Amino acid sequence: MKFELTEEHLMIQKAARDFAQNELLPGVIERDNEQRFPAEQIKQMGELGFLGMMVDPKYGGSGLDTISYVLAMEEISKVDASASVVMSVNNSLVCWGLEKFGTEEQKEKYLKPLASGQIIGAFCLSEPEAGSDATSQKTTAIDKGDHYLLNGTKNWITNGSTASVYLVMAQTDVEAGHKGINCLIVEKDQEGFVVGKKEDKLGIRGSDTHSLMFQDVKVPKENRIGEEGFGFKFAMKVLSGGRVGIASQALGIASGAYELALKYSKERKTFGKEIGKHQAIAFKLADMATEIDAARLLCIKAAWMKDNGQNFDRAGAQAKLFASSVAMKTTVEAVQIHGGYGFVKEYHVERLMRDAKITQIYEGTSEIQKIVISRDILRD
Ligand code: COS
Repeated sequence: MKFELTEEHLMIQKAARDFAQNELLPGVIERDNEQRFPAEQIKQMGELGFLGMMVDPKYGGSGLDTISYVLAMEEISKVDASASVVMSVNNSLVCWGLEKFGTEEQKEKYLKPLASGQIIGAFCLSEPEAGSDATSQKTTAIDKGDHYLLNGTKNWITNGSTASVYLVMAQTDVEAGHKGINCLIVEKDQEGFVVGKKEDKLGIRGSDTHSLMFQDVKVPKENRIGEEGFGFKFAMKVLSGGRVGIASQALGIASGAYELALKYSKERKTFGKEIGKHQAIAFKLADMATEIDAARLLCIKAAWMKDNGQNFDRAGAQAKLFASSVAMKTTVEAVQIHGGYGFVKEYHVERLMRDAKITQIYEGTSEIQKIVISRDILRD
């Protein structure tokens, strides 16, 4: 067992760190205030290969492993979790799903522009009445011979208005339950597709989260991913990888807040010495550093298992469950260490605290991760 990163890993980590510091940090507070999508920065991320990191270069990707993806997600998330959620959805939910389960035609037509960052994608599973209980899909895709007729509403969709391609789960055969769900590739300009209201959120305010409406949208049969009825399994498999991405996002939010708290602890003086020299603060830093290291190991282990063809469902769920809890605890403590300064926007930690909360909710709540983990533990 080796605990060392390769030269290539270190290079990618540095490239992501430099990009985050130079391109994302300036303006991150304003984008959060104004709920402004980081359009220019996402374009640059596409050009640098961060939007299709694990995709084979023959489909426009960077051909890297999942460990590289974890490292890059951590660095980007330290600074701007609104940018990293775009990266996570495009890489793990959209590109990975298309590369693993799409047809050659789907890869040529959709994966190439998505992986090279010319366009971005969205993953549409959640509905007003189907979040954790994801099999309760009300959106329907009625089989009309050469096409499906898509009707329904999707909620909380990341990249809702900025995506060009949407992977939409919908029920074709109600009797068949989850085995009657399909995943369809929908293009934004298709007739009957309406982008609904933008959500006004607690955190990740720069990312655009929308509801979407489908009214008699005709989706050609060749846009179905996998066999008839494969949609729910597709969503579950893709979300397993997505959870590694969100775990890495949570890790980055935590380590970003920790680095700021550490720096502040060495600068700020009270009672005649730097606050880091008071045990009350030193012990907080010790807890933060230890938990962040543990979260990073869980993320890298899940990534390694994925890269080595092992079942990583439980490892991904454990990484997300733990890292998201570390993100919450660390960011709250980082605000506390900053005292009054932590409560104002200029010092960044209050934003990281608000951004942390969603990592315990999206792509499966912490409670859902406990279902996945406990079922695996208790399986015969
Ligand atoms: N990979 C492949 N197949 C999977 C799977 C996985 N990781 N997880 C579940 N499945 C399959 C099961 O094997 C089952 O298929 P069979 O009936 O053929 O055996 C099917 O999916 C249904 O699974 P299950 O019976 O376990 O469904 P439940 O309704 O009990 O739900 C959970 C399982 C709770 C794990 C699932 O609904 C879930 O992950 N919910 C959260 C969804 C989510 O993350 N929402 C956020 C939206 S994206 S922001």
